[in-house]
Amino acid sequence: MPLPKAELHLHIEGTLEPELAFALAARNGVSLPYADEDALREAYRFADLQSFLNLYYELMAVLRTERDFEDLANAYLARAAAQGVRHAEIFFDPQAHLARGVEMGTVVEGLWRALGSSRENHGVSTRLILCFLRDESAESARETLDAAKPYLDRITGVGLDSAEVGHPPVKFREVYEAAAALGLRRVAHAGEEGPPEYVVEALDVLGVERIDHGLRSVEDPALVERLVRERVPLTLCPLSNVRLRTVDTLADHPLPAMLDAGLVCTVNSDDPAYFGGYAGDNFDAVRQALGLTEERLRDLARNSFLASFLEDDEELRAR
Ligand code: ES4
Ligand code: ZN
Repeated sequence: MPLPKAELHLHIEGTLEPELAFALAARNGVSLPYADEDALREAYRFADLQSFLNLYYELMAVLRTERDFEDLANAYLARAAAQGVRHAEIFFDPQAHLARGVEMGTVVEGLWRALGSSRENHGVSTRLILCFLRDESAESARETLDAAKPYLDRITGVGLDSAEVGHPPVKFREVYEAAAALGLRRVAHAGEEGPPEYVVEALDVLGVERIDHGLRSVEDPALVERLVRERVPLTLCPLSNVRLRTVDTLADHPLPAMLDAGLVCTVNSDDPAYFGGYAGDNFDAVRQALGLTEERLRDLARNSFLASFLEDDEELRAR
């Protein structure tokens, strides 16, 4: 039995496996610039975040209908459940779909067809987090939040993702204020490729409750001390860090030192179809490469529920 855990850092578009990508391409009459699944997998060698994002956005072309988003989410939820995930807080990137003429309602209602019955069908509770693309304008983020207003009963929070360097959190101050006023929870990617200052800014300017990645926080001892003191959870993604070359090898990952420092770390999968594994695979990988004890792994699983947006009673039922 895999350890029960919550997944707090998962891009639903990053769960698009090559098999499903080709099946959806055929169903929708979309042609992909890869001969077959093996040729596509060959493209999964990334030099950095941007080289991954290029492929991630390219493959989204196959996602067109509500049914596509439903199938994508159901495939993820089944895989996650098999690896012990009991609760998943799922990011989606509406701007990447709106830009292709796929409407907000198609994305949210399609995902909801799977998420709305996930507890019954997969034994996994869910939340949906709308991410703004930080390499798009602040105005575009505002328009995206406006487009989401009819669907706010289905959306728990907002996040910030895509190319980090050169797009500091402060760019999104106003849209995060508007999101907070709507009662939305707030998270943001920071300190993945960007500097520790972006982590500070995400906390101080955007008012986020969790930091997605936050890996480069370790470069700033004062920041580490603050994150420990304020118990700010970090949603780490070890296999992602290796594939995007943020760390050289898994054995070099600072996770053990971060736990030693008292940081509230969680282990997540980010874009599992691209980075070589789902939540349980990430747990297995850090256990093997970093020699984490069973107690440490249980701490990580416990942190995942504590750092989730579940209410106390739901949280106890989930773990
Ligand atoms: C992402 Cl690994 C990562 N970083 C930033 N933005 C993203 N969107 C999807 N995966
Ligand atoms: Zn991410």
